[in-house]
Amino acid sequence: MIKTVHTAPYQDQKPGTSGLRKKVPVFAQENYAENFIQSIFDSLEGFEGKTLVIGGDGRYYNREVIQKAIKMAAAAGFGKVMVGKGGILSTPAASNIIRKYHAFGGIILSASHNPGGPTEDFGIKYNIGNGGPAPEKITDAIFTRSKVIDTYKIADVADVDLDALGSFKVAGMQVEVIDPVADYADLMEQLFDFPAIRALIASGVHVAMDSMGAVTGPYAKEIFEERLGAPEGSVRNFTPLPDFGGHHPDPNLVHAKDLYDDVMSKDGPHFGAASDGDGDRNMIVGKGMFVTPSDSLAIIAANATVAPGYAKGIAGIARSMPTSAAADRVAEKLGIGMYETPTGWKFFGNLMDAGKVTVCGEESFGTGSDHVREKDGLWAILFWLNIMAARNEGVAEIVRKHWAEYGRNYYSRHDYEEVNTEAANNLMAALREKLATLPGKTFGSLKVSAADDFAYHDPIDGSVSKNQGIRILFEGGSRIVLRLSGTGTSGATIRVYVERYEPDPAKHGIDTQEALADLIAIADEISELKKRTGRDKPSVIT
Ligand code: VG1
Ligand code: CO
Repeated sequence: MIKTVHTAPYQDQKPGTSGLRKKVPVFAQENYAENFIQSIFDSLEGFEGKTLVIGGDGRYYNREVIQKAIKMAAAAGFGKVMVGKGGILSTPAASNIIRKYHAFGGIILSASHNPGGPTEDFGIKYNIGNGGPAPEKITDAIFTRSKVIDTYKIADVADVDLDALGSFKVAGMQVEVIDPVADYADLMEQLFDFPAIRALIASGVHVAMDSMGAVTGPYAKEIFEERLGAPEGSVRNFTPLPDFGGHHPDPNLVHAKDLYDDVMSKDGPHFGAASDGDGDRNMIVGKGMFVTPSDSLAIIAANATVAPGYAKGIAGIARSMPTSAAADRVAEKLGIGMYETPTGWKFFGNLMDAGKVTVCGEESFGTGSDHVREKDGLWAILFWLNIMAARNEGVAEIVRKHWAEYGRNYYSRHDYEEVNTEAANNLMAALREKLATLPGKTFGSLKVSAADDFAYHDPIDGSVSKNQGIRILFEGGSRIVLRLSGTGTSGATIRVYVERYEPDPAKHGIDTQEALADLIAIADEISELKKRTGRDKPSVIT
């Protein structure tokens, strides 16, 4: 019943910031997905008889690859596969299932916020037994294996029925089709004060949650409309669609603009939230106030004890390097540890496992905690509602008071997408060459205090990750960061992150792009971005 198939290796299966992401036609090449899945199994040890969790964000090609993964897990010797009904598991829910049921690991099928469909994006990622993304040591081993693989094993059996809950055997391996939502919703109910949030909603606070045609729909329906009593219709675009309705399921001011405009309108909702393709990102908007993800991390950390799951306080905070330093000020005030890691959730796992940090965040609309080992969109949204209920204040009031107390970190990210790869690499190389000459130089009123290519020394396992982004730091706390995306699937994406710290509350009402205009111009001057890429403006500003 177990078949050994001869295959030829592909040379391009290098996992990026969050797993392997390619266009569907690339994944649909002969044995492409199989090669990668077998390379994952070949890079692991000691899983015989153990449990593997499998699920995805429901995008195009999800079901096909889930069938392959189940049959290959059986052939590899796993004892059991737990798979979400319909092949659905949000990324944070998958992380929770791995932890709760002590699985060996999990395979998550997602390309997150990227569009889905026959010519759009797909992705495969492996998570380890702590529920978090595999560390670089494992992803490097997978890539090395994928370049030489010549056979894979698969059970030669019919497709399994993913659409009914239940348990059955596939080539001697147990398969359990589970409810994707229940365990996750229970976890949220333990962490947050549901009666208080329920009362907030019952008092007339109008909440709008946009699932963007992606995986959080069923989760949000259960949590907001069933458990928290929000009126039907509070959750929008709640049916996970293989092509997300043709949209980018990316919760930001560009792709979730309808929701933003609705919240900003006179009679619109008081609180708006959205999440991405696989449910790990979040966007928070209140009347007259968009909350930057960097501020959201700081505000959640500063108010954490209002939520029952965090009543004892938080051990520490971690943020990715490009994320603003707003959370650093909170950590300082609380007298707890603050850690700066490279981009991508895989770097937070060790810190959480060691009990050094409780709350983590990235500027890219990602916030989470040690309740799982992934960022978690609905978790962040519920945290905001819990804070609003506890403080009896709206989003704008909470944010303004936070700035008044800690100062405001004006922050923005400019993305230049699908840039010519060679031009992008040359730009970064030229910038690296310049780094040593920058300190002491003055640009307008700003003086460079330091410039480097960020390297991370993991304090727990001692591993070193180099070339994680160029940092140009100015006296007074302003900063420019440039790095190349590790999740794109065509050409290169250059990300430019700019930040300016403003302690004076009288100057907290300036438009963000205006407040950062000088830094944006300096970033272009130093990197020669416009000249080298031929672009005169970013593709996306967040
Ligand atoms: C982007 C974000 C990063 C995030 C990653 C995965 O990576 O910048 O912060 O962790 O996406 O998020 P990059 O390398 O393109 O900048 V998700 O929601 O796409 O899994
Ligand atoms: Co995501």
